[in-house]
Amino acid sequence: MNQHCILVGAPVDSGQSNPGCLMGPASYRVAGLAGTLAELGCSVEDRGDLAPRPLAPENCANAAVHHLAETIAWTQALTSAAEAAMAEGFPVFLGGDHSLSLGTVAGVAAHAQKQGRPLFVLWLDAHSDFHTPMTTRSGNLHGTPVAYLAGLGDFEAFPPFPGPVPADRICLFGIRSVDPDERTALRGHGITPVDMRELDERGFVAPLSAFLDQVRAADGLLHVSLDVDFLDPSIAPAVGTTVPGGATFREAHLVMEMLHESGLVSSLDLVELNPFLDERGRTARLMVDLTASLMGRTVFDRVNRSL
Ligand code: EXY
Ligand code: MN
Ligand code: MN
Ligand code: MN
Repeated sequence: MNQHCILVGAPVDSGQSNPGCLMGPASYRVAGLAGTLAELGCSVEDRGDLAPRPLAPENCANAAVHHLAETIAWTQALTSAAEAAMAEGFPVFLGGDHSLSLGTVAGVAAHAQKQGRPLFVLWLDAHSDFHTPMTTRSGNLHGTPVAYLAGLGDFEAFPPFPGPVPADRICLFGIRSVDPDERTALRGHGITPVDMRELDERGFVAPLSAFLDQVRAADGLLHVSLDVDFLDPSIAPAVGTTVPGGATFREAHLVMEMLHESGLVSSLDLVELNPFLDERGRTARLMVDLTASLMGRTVFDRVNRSL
């Protein structure tokens, strides 16, 4: 694949309470992400790690919310970095916890708006991340980015989201942990996640193909947000929010291979890796290998093959 891959380090740790995600970008570099992408024929530009401009502490009406100002500062920095990278290549955002997507998707959405193209979002996650700063009980803002990009209220402290993504362009995939307030909000907003129960019954191919067909028909841009906890904890232990019953090794690679073959993906988040919880780098290596599948690594070329 002749993509120009732009690596943007986002050592964000403010959106949750288990310190360690800030080591994520370094872990991806040690695991050889840049070299792996280069072997696949991508030109790779590593822009290093972003550092947000410090903001004065900010209080939230919901007292549980912590690190609000820090997360807003990251959102601002990542929005600008994402919009700039979208104009120049295929950005891969190296997290960092999932609150970084408050910024990356905002920047990607600003780019899509300028291009006059609809943005679609594929959220590979155990969680729906559909809290707002007012509904979260943990106060962990990594549980909020889907509500922000969908244009829900309660985000007044954040920059206005540029061109909120309509419900039918958001695919929450692999979901198996949803809080009661999130369930109510998802129903009210018309989002039905593709949960693990549905994937157990229908398999991974049919629901993903249906969503990709929609993106293709609309000539859309597709942002993929890959949370480590999408994967089963037995293969990906390095995450603070493990939930049993996640995607297996082959299911996860199949998703990535299908995404590659679609040719539709235009940006990628790698989030929630906590290297402090890893076992000899295995989760970091798996995330790098999954990224390689998304960028075209395959055992045999499937052209002219029939199943
Ligand atoms: N729903 C729970 C909360 O709001 O605390 C768990 C959120 C975990 C979010 C991780 C990143 O996907
Ligand atoms: Mn902290
Ligand atoms: Mn998440
Ligand atoms: Mn998650």
